[in-house]
Parts: sequence; C-alpha cells; structure tokens
Amino acid sequence: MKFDVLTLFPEIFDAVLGESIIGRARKNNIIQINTINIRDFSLNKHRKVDDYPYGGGGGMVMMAQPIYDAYLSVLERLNYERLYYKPRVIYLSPQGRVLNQQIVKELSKEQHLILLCGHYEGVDERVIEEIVDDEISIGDYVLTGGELPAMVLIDSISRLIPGVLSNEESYSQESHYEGLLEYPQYTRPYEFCKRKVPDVLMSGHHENINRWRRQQSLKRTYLKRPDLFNKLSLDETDRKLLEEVLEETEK
Ligand code: 21W
Repeated sequence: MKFDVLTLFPEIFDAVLGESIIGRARKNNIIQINTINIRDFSLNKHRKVDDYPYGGGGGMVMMAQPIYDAYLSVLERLNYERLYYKPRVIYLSPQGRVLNQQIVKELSKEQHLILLCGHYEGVDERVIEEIVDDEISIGDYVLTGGELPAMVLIDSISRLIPGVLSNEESYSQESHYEGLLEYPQYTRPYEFCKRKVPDVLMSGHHENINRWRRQQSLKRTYLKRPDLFNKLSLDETDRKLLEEVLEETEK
C-alpha cells in the first residue's frame, strides 16, 4: 500500500510514522509513505502558498496552483514508473464523513491513496472540486490542520495491511473489534499498590480465563459505551455471561 501526502509540514510525518509498528512496516517495504511539500510547487519567489480570501473576511486561503502541481507530480511519478491507474484522493476536512473502523477497512483495500492536508482557514474550493474523490473528518472537534487526521488515517489503515502486524499483534485484532471493548490486562508484579491480580488469571484454567475475559468485555461495553453495546446482537451465551457479571457487580 502506498500513501502520498500533500502537506505544508512534511517533517511531522516522519517523526510520528517513523517509529514502532508503522516504522517497522515501512522498513520492511510493506507500506510506503511519501510526503510532498506543497511549498516546493509555489511559483512565487518567496515560496508563498496562501493568499487573501476573495470577498474579504479574516484569514488566508491555500492557493489552488501549488496543490494542483503537487498532485500532478505524484501522477507524473506513476507515469514514469509505467503505472497507469489513478489513485484515490482524500481531503482531510472537518466537513468529511466521520472516520470509523468500517471506513478504515474499506480504504485498506486501495493500493494507493493521495492525502491532501489543508491548513490556515482552508483551501481554494476549485482544486478540491478538481482532484478530490473523498472527504474525511476524524471527529467533531476543531484542529489546526489536516496533518494529524492524515496520520490517524495512515495508522488505522496500515495496521489492517497483511504483514504490518506480527501474529501476536494481530491476535487482539481477530478476537476483538467485533464491537466489544478490551478486557482488563495485568502483568507482574502480582501485587501493586495493594491491588492483586484477579484469581482466575492465576488459576491456569483456560476455559475459565476466556469466560472471564469475555464477561469483562461485555460488562465494560455495556457500562462504558452503551452506544456500541446497543449495536450488538448478543447470543444466549453472551446474554447469560453479562447477566451473571452484572449481578456480581450489584452485590
Ligand atoms: C479547522 C480547517 C477549521 C478549516 C470558511 C470560512 C481535517 C479536521 C481537519 C480546520 C476550519 C479533521 C472557514 C476533525 C478537524 C482540519 C483545520 C474552518 C474556516 N472556512 N477532522 N471560514 N477536525 N482542521 N475553516 O479540524 O483541517 S480532518
């Protein structure tokens, strides 16, 4: 999977996406993340990339031309490599569809994405109309630019690409995110601030351990995320497990 990111701040991407699981996947060539500095495509001697908004009002607007030329440079590179497909262009924008795991899954099937990060007060509408296929927001709160959302998108998509997570790392993906929250986890020492590890985890009884973990996941989802809980269709076994653990909690 390839990502090309059009941004005014390419440096911040390597800092975040050069480490840990994503850094490892890049070194192993399982994913490619390339940043394109929009400023490199300014035709202005001062490398200016923004201008005053027509109609007045405050702030600045990112000019269409540098963004368009940065986009064309990605297509030209593909041409040079004799690759004749057109990558999907995603504009990170507060007006986009709000990202969720289903959208992440859908986007993980693409072979190449171009991500456009806006900044300042916005981007000239005409370049958005001309090149953008899809607008995505990461939630209803206000940020200062599209860079953090682009990194969130790359991170969430990348971990679904085969080979990015190790077998052990993907385990938690298989058994979870079927709409349930994680069960609580513990490691050594056995006692910390007078709090002991639950007995069942020390028992070595794997059937009971799995049962307890499932129960904790159900209980947490029910209590902490009723919105997620209400989307579940629990089978008889799960309903009984939850009922049992909620009774224990009331006591
Ligand atoms: C914030 C850009 C506010 C534009 C017209 C007149 C990308 C984001 C962003 C930003 C405005 C995402 C205006 C969640 C986010 C992002 C920067 C409003 C003012 N337009 N997901 N005046 N939250 N944010 N423009 O902020 O670019 S995805």
